[in-house]
Amino acid sequence: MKKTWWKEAVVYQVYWRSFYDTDGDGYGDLEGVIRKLDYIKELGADVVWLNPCYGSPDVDNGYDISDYRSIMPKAGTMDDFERLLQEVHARGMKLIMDLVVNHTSDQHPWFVESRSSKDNPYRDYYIWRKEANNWRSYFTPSTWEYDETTGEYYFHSFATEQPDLNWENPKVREEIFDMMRFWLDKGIDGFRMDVINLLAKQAGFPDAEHPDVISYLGNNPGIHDYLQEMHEKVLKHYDVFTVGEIPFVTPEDGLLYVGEDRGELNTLFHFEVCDYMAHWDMARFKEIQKRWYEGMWGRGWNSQFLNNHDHTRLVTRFGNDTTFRTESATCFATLLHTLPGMPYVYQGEEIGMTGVRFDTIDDYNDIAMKNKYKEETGKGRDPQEVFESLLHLARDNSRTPMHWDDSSMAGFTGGTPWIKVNPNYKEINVAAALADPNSVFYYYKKLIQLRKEHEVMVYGSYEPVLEDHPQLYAYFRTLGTEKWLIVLNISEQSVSFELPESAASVSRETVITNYPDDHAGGSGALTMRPFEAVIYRF
Ligand code: TEU
Repeated sequence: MKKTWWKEAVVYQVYWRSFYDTDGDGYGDLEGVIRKLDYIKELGADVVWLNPCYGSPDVDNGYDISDYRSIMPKAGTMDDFERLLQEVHARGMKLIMDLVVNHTSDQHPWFVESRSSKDNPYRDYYIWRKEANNWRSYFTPSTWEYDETTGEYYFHSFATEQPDLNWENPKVREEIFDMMRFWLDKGIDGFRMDVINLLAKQAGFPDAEHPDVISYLGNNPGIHDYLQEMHEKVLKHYDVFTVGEIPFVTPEDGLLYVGEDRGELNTLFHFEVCDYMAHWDMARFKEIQKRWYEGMWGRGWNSQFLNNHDHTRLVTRFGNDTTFRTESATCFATLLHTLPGMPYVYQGEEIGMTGVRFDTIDDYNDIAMKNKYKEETGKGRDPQEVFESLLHLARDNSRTPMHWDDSSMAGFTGGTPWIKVNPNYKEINVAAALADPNSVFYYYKKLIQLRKEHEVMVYGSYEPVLEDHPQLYAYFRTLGTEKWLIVLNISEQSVSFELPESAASVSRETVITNYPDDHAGGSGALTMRPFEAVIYRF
């Protein structure tokens, strides 16, 4: 298998608006990211992924861009950005930016022109039709919005304020490629590509038989031509790393995007876990990992993540964020850093931050949640019931400010934060984590360090054992003579089991464990405590 720097890397995702505020406006900023780079470096991350910080009316927290070549004033200035890039590089790390090119903001000058008249030169930068079809968008009941000025509908996969670009138009492609060069020429190290498999649309927009299953939005004919053109004209001329956000994808389709012989992207995020597994489901999770490993290993590279700015924090969603918060945080960390693929750490995950539960819909900010609330209550449903039903997967769960210390506003801002701070910041914060050698933080740090010392964690083959076990997830990673066994008890109950035959008879040493004492000396029979994780080396 071809070795590359990015396969060996760990990515730290910075949701800058909630990271660290240095000017007291209640939003984190790029200067704040600069001041906390030593913290990210201390953790051991290799790459920083910065969520969108471009000019934007901020309807969808920066994913609605009105100026691709500027920095949003809330985040800072272009000068701040350039200093950030320099400071990241000075610490031997890399910086990747979010590339959001499926859609723009409706305030983008291209769209302002496009909607102004049918014969405007920018009309074909977007998708206009005389009639709507029955498709749903991610955030609204229809993908089509009627525009009175010209009496036609425009297409949007997300909010009405996020019209989709028309990638069929070569001028659009050239504009985007040129914009990508603008950032790459500044020296950034790659892109996280927002819903990149949505660029191509179904010819003729036929009605869907099941409009609620919105997979018609992605993987349409033409998508690979666009991505190959992007690679040919832009990406291949730089030493960069790309990760595509690719919903509705199977491993077979996934290979078409990241196959090493394809000339498209390097890696992908698929959403079989985060979009479709609301609660932990052991059998399903094992099946997903196995299928993706068999489908891609040796030919294309995967990613591992259990939360990000769109998905409820992992301890709250999949673990236990009260009694076993530390245990479940470190157990899932072991999982993420030992499964095949690049691990992503979302800010705050490394100190075991939890999801929030605010009292009213007014405390929430996310457009996806607010739109859904409006849509459902509009049908006459009980508002409280709708509210409750949205809490578990609300995107704001993971968007609350980072907890730096136990001072007012968790040390995030001297002003009023744009979204409320999670009240548990006095107990869970960076200062406390750094002062405690047994904290979640130091466990992540150890795992990341191990990855740098042991190639088996990156390039080792994956072989699951105890496959039908409902509580235990166990697998070997093997590279040459190096053989590791990872055993995770993903449950709140203790469980006893026998090591597999091939492992019981060989002497073993413990590489890492998330309980203070381990059972390395014992025989083949082991008892694993709630959310206990252990890695053995043979
Ligand atoms: O998200 C795409 C997206 O909507 C899903 O992949 C995601 O799983 C979903 O939001 C869960 O509810 C990207 C960005 O990450 C998101 O923040 C943006 O709102 C969206 O694109 C539109 O740009």
